[in-house]
Amino acid sequence: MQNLVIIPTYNEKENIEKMIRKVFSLEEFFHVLIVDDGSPDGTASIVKRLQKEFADRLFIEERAGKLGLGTAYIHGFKWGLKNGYEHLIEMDADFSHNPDDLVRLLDSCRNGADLAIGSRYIKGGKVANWDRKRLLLSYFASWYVRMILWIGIRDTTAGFKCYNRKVLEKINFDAVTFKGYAFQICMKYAAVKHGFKVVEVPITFIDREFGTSKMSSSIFKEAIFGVWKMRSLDL
Ligand SMILES: Nc1nc2c(ncn2[C@@H]2O[C@H](COP(=O)(O)OP(=O)(O)OP(=O)(O)O)[C@@H](O)[C@H]2O)c(=O)[nH]1
Ligand SMILES: [Mg+2]
Repeated sequence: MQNLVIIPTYNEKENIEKMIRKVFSLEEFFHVLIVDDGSPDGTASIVKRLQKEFADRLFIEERAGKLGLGTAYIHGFKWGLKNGYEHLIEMDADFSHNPDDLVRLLDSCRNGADLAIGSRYIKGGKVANWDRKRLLLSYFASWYVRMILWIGIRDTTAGFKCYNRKVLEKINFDAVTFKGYAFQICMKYAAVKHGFKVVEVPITFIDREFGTSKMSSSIFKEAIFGVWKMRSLDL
């Protein structure tokens, strides 16, 4: 059974080719699915060019417009489940998540975790180059989520994760309509609620060097109110 890395993209032309080549250079065998939301910068055409070189392991799903990170992942999960993958991994295109850590996340799932989270806030984990303000905000956000949802996860907003397919088969995607950090939180909450084994693996998170961030104040608001809403969803 194979492993699928799902990478959502919106205007990642500076990163995407380098990222795809890096994943395919790893010793472990991964397939890659790009979910592109009609990036105006032509990210999808770069992927399609590379598909000629990596025909049997590089895939793309194109959506008409920017519909949000959360729905892009759910689109990717459905595609991955339908195509029979055993492990499905979430990873950003911007190198904040180091592809060298893919194997450690996968190993954690092979060794009994149902969901392995690349974590900045456990022993051995860190953030390489955020200013103090952003780090404090992220750390506080994780604490806020822990207090409300009562889940024993240190890095609740983390987006570098490996799921065993059985976790995704169980979650009711129709109830998960969040787009940003709230999506990442909700998927962890759902896994814990269903009684799956969640393990945090320390990683070093690096701020993006190329391209621009797609996060906005509406994404923060969604997370602040979303954590309260999650408690009553049929996940
Ligand atoms: N398909 C799709 N991908 C998206 C969307 N929004 C963001 N992405 C991708 O999701 C990943 C994470 O987005 P970022 O903008 O880096 O968000 P972030 O990592 O929380 O924020 P920064 O730390 O500021 O980079 C990147 O690969 C983006 O290209 C979207 O609406 N649709
Ligand atoms: Mg990023």
